[in-house]
Amino acid sequence: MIILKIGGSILTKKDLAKPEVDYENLERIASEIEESLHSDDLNSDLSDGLIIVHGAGSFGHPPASKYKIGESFPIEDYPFKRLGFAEIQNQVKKLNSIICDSLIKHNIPVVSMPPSSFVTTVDKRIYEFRLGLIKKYIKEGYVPVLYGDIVLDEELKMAIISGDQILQYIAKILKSDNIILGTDVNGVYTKNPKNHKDSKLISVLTNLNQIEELESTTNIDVTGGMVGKVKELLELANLGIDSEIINANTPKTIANALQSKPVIGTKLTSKLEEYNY
Ligand code: IP8
Repeated sequence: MIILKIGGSILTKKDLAKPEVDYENLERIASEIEESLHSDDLNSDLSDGLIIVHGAGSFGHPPASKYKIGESFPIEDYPFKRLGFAEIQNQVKKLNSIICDSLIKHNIPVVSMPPSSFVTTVDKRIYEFRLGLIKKYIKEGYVPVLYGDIVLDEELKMAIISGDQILQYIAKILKSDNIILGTDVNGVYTKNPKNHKDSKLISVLTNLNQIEELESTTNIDVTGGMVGKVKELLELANLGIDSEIINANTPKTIANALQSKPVIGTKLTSKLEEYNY
């Protein structure tokens, strides 16, 4: 089975303060997924099912930051915070609906699974998660689509869960061994490549010390940007589950990765010997 996460920075214009879909990228990625699902390679991990997870981009991060979700607050602020919850949940649902529209047009039998309707957290980490239904949909041949969302939190009343945390949780339980994260850069660099010309791509990453500067991304990103992703994926690597971070902005990269063809990117693993490193 393959779990594919497509970053919000790819599917939306994340630099902008207003929510806006990047329709060109969405259309291209939907057609790459369609092409891969219908490729004849019966040995492909895709024949065991596909789960798609997407980020929130400009639909989720700006309002989450505006409403300071994830910070504790006095009880008299609860009515305001509740409205913030409603606004954020509705915004990411709209993005998900546009993404699902495009995937359906490309003949992909998606089923949207809004995490706010079946996930809760304790101090921002997943606590309840009804995975059974997802498994049933996969068994019936559907492609479940989940996304970064706002959920009820036992301590903070509400919290943001990133698509990366969702992916990590599902991969751990389903023991998926083909995890692909499509971002807007070629992989993990020694420094943020958008700000440092001397940054180098890390082809195999086994620990955080390989990253020289752990600075966050330039956009508003309430869930930690690249460092947040790397932390989630290294947790998987420590359990023996490998993953790869690739550039979803480069045409064909998602299609090739889905068909297990080699692509430029960063492998996150604890099994160095397999990569002659
Ligand atoms: O874009 C964040 O999910 P991510 C979800 O996967 C919200 O980090 C609502 C900001």
